[in-house]
Amino acid sequence: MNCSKIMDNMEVYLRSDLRKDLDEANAQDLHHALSKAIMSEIAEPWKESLLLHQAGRHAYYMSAEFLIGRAIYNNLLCLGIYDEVEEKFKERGLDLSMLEEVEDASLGNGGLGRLAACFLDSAATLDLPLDGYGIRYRYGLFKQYIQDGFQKETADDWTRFGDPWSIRSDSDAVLVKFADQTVRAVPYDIPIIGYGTKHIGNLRLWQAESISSFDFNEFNAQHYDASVREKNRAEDISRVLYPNDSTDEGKKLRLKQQYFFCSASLQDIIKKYKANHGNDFTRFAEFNAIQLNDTHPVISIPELVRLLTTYEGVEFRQAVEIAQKTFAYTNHTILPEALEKWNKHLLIAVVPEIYEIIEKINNMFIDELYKQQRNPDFIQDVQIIKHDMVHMANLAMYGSSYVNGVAAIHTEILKKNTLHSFYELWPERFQNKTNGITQRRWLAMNNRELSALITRLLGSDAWVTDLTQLKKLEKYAHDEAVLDEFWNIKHQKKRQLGMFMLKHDGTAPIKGSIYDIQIKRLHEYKRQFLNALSILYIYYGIKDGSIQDFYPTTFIFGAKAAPGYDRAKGIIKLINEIARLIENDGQVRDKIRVVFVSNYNVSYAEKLVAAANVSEQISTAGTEASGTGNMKLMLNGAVTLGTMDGANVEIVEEAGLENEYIFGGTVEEIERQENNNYIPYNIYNGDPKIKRVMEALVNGTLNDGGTGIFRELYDSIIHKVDWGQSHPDKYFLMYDFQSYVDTKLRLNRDYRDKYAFASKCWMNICNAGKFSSDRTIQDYAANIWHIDPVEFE
Ligand code: HBZ
Repeated sequence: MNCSKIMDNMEVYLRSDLRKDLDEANAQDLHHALSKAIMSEIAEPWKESLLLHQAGRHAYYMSAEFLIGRAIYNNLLCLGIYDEVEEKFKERGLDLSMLEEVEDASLGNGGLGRLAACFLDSAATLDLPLDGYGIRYRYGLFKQYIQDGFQKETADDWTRFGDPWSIRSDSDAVLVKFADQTVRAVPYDIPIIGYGTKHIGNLRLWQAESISSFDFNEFNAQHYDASVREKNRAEDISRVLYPNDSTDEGKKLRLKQQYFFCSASLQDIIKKYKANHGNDFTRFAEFNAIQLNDTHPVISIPELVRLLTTYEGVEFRQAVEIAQKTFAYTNHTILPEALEKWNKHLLIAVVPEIYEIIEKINNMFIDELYKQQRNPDFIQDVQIIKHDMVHMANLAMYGSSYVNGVAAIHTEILKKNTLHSFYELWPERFQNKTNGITQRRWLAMNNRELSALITRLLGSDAWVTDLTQLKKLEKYAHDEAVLDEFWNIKHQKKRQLGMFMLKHDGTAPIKGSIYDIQIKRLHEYKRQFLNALSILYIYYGIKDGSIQDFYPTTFIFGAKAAPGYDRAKGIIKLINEIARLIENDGQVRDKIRVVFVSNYNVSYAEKLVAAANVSEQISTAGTEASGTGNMKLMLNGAVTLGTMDGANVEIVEEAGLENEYIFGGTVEEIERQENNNYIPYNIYNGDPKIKRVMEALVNGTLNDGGTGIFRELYDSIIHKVDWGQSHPDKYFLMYDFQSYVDTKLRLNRDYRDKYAFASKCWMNICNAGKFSSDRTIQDYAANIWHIDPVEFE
């Protein structure tokens, strides 16, 4: 890549697009011009890559979410011009870090959306013909700010300063038809730049627009609202990302979003297939594999059947078979309330033809089951439509050739419980694909200091595309000189984070303290509440002298709560009130600090991950499908304080139990409690220290601003039995409490022995190789998609 040319072109774009000289340009201007300059440099290889994808067998990743974050630094890194551009900026009196002002593209809620972004990065780097399809939300995930300790939300107008990484392609627009409206789907393409290769993948995001711009006659008649009504109704479909993580929002608009992008993508795929292979659809599945990221795009299954039977002259039965061969489904949750179901009447009202097809598929499936003489309970369990609800996971199971969980333990739970009947039917469809993360963004880019050390010790940067190389660093696990260097780098990253936090949130960590970090969506099952309670426990312990020599620790939280999720929002308030209580206590404030950082997002995560000493992964065993933050933190040299849940199990397997801090009930133990009359009140009442912590919620120690939410939180643990539960404390906070606090305190004592602790951290880095999304993607490519790398001439 010609860096001088890019810099020259940057100045050209500054002048032609913005009428500015270099010395007049602000961060947004420079971002626009630099990005455009890069876009013009990659135009050729991007186009060539697209053609290569179409020429042979290829795959698509369909996802309602792609949590991309900020593109500029990652793209510079992948093109191999980061250092040079940084240097050229300096020569011009500019600082590349000023582009940190540029907003994230937050087109996802959390792990599921970020995983999709990591996967595209890995596929591009490995030259695999994988392209993404999704929605170009006008507003991404809401922005969060904190007022009086409460979460508040505002809209995320992420394209306010433009979107230089997208190319709009009007000629590829298609129509999507609903019962009550027809809209135009217009694609915007984003290049996915592979690291150290010419290959560039494509992410195509659809935007909903009106088929006619506005009603001229209404406007002329001065009916201004009426004149834009249709336009707005069309644009509503891709207006905003639903901020719900894990709970089913029965919203018509959300169903429309799903159908909108699935239909548009399939029309696009079919168009390309016909251009390359003609009208013989018997070979469609030979060339196309489509991965469904959770159930959000599962409506693609009946939509493909509809398109093939309505427009391409394919018989119904054959169309279903083609769909089954084409699709594969990834499950990301076992929480029963999070499995998507759509009311039949809603489907009929929005996409009647699709409902009809689902019904036909369901009947076909039931016929097959009767022929196999399956018993009624079994049929009831697996059928797609029941009690007027369409079960999207069941539709996915019938309409796909493969299903996978996202960590070994998760896949086992799917087989044993959630999808057990399907496992009886088709054991060969089940696979595991333990999640991964891209080491480009999550080490090479966000932690250049640690990257440099690793590259120097290994004598090569091969780890950037082969993370298993890190294993070779194990020989330094007791080398004090190396550990010193690592420790200094960690210290440096902690200082950088501290400065950023001070600027961004007005609070910095305690100098020299342990950085204990829990960053993830706010959810009861993830148990930020348990973390908060443990901090209170330690606080009281320090005050009454039962805990001595506590090594100063800053507990950092970053999390967004779904705006309608009151308990989650209550937990945010609680964390902030605990922070205040401790800050106002002169006896403890130099030992503990609690910081809830606001508007946690990908860019903030990059800084937090690099600076962490302790990675809190404390979900109730059996609830977190995998987790991916756990991998990012491990890769940057934090120890895991966690339960035997999700991918933590495999982290322990890789890095060794002695290098992590594991506590709490296992899946089996929790299951036994579930069946054995679990009474959290007894734990609470039997231990004065735990009781004192819980009572702080309701005795006036902590102030919830008169909302009653702390009482509600207290009740949720001690008294209140949620719907469908046989006991309060659905996520077993009381059950795991003692073991959690004990383990946290053990960690705290261990931290004093610098080399022993640093050695554990180091072993985490060395053994993070498995958790590269390169490994995950290679597994999908080999065992689900059956695709090979493309070859350039
Ligand atoms: O997917 C997460 C899992 O909770 C996590 O364990 C896993 O590591 C990750 C990647 O596999 N799930 C989500 O992030 N889910 C969502 O964000 C979500 C979004 C919209 C929904 C439901 C869930 O309607």
